[in-house]
Amino acid sequence: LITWTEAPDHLNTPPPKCSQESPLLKGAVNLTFESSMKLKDVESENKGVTEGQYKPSDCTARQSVAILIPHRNRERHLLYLLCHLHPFLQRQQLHYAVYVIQQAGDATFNRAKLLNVGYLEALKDFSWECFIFHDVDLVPENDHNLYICDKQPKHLVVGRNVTGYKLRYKGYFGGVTAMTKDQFHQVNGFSNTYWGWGGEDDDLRIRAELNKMKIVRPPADIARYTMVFHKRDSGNKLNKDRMHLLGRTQQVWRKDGLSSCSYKTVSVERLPLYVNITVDIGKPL
Ligand code: UD2
Ligand code: MN
Repeated sequence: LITWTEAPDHLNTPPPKCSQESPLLKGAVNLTFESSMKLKDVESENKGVTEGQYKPSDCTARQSVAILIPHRNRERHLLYLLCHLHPFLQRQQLHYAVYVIQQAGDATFNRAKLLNVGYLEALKDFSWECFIFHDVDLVPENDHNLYICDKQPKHLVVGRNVTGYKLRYKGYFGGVTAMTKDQFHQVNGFSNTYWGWGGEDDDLRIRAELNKMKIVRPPADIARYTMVFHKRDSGNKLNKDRMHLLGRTQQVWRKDGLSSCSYKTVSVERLPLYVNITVDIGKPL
């Protein structure tokens, strides 16, 4: 009779690398958004996720990815996204974590600055290789749209249901984008100065171009999203300054961005399905 007192050696070595294409992918799916959906149900359907984080158990993920979601007062959209995104990312066999960055207070919304905060805070937990900057209201329809980073910044939203699945314009870089830790650092992140709706995504594209990067996109039949219907939020009025700001990106990008992002962390809650970071990012000057 042999009694093991310690785990045998082979259980301590990491599992083999996950295959190039996950065997779990389903392709295009029909998304449903049940108004009766509850956070508790989404939690119990995602038992493998702890404190917003997941790792495949039988293979070693090919990339580690932090999903950053800027948020304020869109709880229903957040629930729908969590419900679809967690299983989606697990089918892609990624090591991932979901961070929701909540803007405290009622000053004008600043999506870009929240995403800078998310990047800086997530890196305190783990040295994530890849970052996905993700609107709360966009749900991916096809799991072949891989949430991993490339040699170049990647724009994952070619089409949305609300725009007939057509690319809005050539340089469009909004909605959901993927950049490696190093790419985002190299462009000094987003600008912190875009308060209200619009322009911040184009500013990031300009930063990438100024750094000789070239934006890539997955094929149009895969990079498809459903945007949950919404009106413009009251705290996110059109940014009338955006054209002016876009004209000075080339002059300011080295000093306006990650390097100058000042904020006060109000709280960090490690909830079952996401890390909830509430932050005071100030208000427009
Ligand atoms: C577009 C872009 C978005 C951004 C925005 C201009 C697409 C698909 N998306 O979104 O990436 O460039 O234009 O700023 O083209 N949010 C809140 N609470 C608020 C306001 C905004 O949580 O009160 C967050 C939320 O994650 C939302 C995102 O900011 O999805 C963008 O705001 P939006 O959805 O109102 O703007 P939209 O759809 O025109
Ligand atoms: Mn939207």
